[in-house]
Amino acid sequence: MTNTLYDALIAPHIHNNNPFMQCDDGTVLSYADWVKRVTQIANVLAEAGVKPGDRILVQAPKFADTIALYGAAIQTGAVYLPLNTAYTQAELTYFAQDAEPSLIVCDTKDASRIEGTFETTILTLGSDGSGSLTKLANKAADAFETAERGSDDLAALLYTSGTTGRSKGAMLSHKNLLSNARALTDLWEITDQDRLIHALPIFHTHGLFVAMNTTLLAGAQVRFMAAFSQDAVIAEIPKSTMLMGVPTFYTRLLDDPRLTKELCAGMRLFVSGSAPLLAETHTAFEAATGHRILERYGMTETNMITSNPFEGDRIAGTVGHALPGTEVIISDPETGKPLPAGEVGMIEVRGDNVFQGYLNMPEKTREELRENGFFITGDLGVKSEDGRISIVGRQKDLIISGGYNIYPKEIEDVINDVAGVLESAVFGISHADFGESVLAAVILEPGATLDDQAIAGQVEPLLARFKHPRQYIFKDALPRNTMGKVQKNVLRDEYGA
Ligand code: MCA
Ligand code: AMP
Repeated sequence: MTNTLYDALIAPHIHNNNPFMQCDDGTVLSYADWVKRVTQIANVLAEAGVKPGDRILVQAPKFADTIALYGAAIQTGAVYLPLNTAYTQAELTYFAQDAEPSLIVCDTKDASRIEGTFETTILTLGSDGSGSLTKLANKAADAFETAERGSDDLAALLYTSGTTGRSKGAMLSHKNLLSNARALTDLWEITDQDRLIHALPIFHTHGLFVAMNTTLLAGAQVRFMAAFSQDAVIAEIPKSTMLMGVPTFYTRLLDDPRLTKELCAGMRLFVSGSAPLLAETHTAFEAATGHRILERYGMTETNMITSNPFEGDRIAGTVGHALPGTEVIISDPETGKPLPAGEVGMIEVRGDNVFQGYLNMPEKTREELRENGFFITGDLGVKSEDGRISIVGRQKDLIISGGYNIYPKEIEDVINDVAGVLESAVFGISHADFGESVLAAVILEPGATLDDQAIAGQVEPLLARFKHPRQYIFKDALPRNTMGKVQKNVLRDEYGA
C-alpha cells in the first residue's frame, strides 16, 4: 500500500522514540507517541465517515492534536483544509459552501455557533483537552489501515484570496507538498539535530508545510508555540537551532535588547518569508546577532519557489535562486514571452511544487496556470545574470500585513454593500510593525450621512480582524487614470505619511 506523504513523513517515525514536539506547557511528545495519536485520530475520522478524497475543514486552535489531525487526514487519504482561526462565521460559510467538506473540525468554544449553521458532521478540538474529537481519539485503536494515495492525489486545499474578491481553493497534491519539503530540507540542511522554534500559525503554507513537513522529513524537534510571543522566542533561542518567521517576527525581536550575538550563538538558521524583508532589517539583524537572515519566496499555489543559499551569500533585498526542481522565468506581462536577465517582468514558475488548479474555478485556473505548466504569480521581479530573483512589485492588488494577505477587492465589496456608500478603494500604507496596514477611501452617496463607526459596525462582523481597515477616509471622488481605473498609488502617496 502506497501513501506518498504518509510513507515519507509519518511511517519512518513509528518506532522513533526521539522527541518531536515540545508544547507550551512543557510536555514533550515523542515521534512514536505522535504517530500513535495520528492513528487514533485517523480511526475517529474514518468512523465519522471520512473517505479518501473527502475534504476535512479545520478551524481549530494550534496545539499538538491539530498537527496529529493533519497527519490523520494524510493517513485516511483525506484532503486537509485548514482555515485562519480569525475568520468570521460569514467567511467560514463561504469556504464550507465552496469546499463541501464531509467533516468540519472546530474549536470547542465555537461548537454551538457552527453546529447550528452546517449540516455536515462536526467534531470539536479544545487545546485544554476538551472536545468530541479529543475524547473519541483517547478511546480509539492505535492501528489503522493507511489509505492508498498516489503522488498526484490531493492532500490539501488551501484558500488564497483573489483579485476578484472571492477566495480560491488551491488544490495541492501529495507530490506538490513532498517535493517542496524535500527541496527545502536538503537546501537548508535540516537534520534530526535541529530544533525549530515554531511560532507561526498552522493554517498557512509557511507554518504548516514549510515548517512542519521539513521537520517531519528530517526527524527534527520542534518547540511548538500556540502563537508568537517575543518573550517565549527569546527564551527558546539558546535551546534551539532554527526559527522560521514573517518579517514582523524579526522587527519585533530587533526591538528587544536581549537579542544579542551571545543569545544566538547556538542558532543555525533564521528564515524569513511571506512578505518582503526590508534590507535595513536584514542588516540590523546581522549586526545584532551575527546571523544573516535567509529570505525565501513562495505562494500558496506553488509552495516555496526561491531561496537564498544556505551556503554562500544571502543578499538583502533578493529572494535568491529557484529551488532545485523548480523553474522560474521572468516574462513580459503583456505577451508572456520570457525576458532576459536584468529586465523587470512577471515571475512565472513551473515544477512539481506547482498546484493542480483552483477548486470549482476552471476559468481562473486557465488564466493563471499556462498549458505548458508555468504558473503566473502576479509578482513582478527581475533576475540577475547569476539567476537571483528580486521581487520589485506586484501586478495583483494585494496588501500583506504581518504576513497575512489581504485582497482589497474583498473588503471593497463589503464596504460597498453598506447602504449609503457609493464606492470605496482599499489600499495599504507602510506600517512599522506589520509592514503594511489597511486604509479605506470611501465615497458616500449624495445625502448619506455615514461616519466611520457606522461603516465599521457593518463591515467588521463580516471580516476577520486583520482585514479591518484601520481608518476610513471620506472623499468626494477617487483618483482615476484616463482609463477610469482607481489610482491606488495616488492614495498611498497622499495618506502614506
Ligand atoms: C494580528 N492582528 C493583525 C495581524 N495579526 N492585524 C493586521 N495584520 C496582522 N497580521 C491584529 C490582532 O487581531 C490585534 O487586534 C492587533 O492586530 C494586535 O495584535 P498583536 O497581538 O500585536 O499581534 P499578534 O497576535 O502578535 O500577531 C502578529 C503576528 C501574526 C505574530 C505577526 O499576525 C502572525 O503570526 N502572522 C504570521 C502570518 C503567516 O503565517 N503568514 C504566512 C502566510 P486588536 O486591535 O483587536 O487587538 S503563507 C504565505 O504567505 C506564503 C505561502 C509564504 O511565502 O509563506
Ligand atoms: P499567499 O497568497 O499567502 O500565498 O502569499 C503569496 C504572496 O506573498 C506572494 O505572491 C508574494 O507577493 C508574497 N511573498 C511571499 N514571500 C515573499 C518574500 N520573501 N518577499 C516578498 N513577497 C513575498
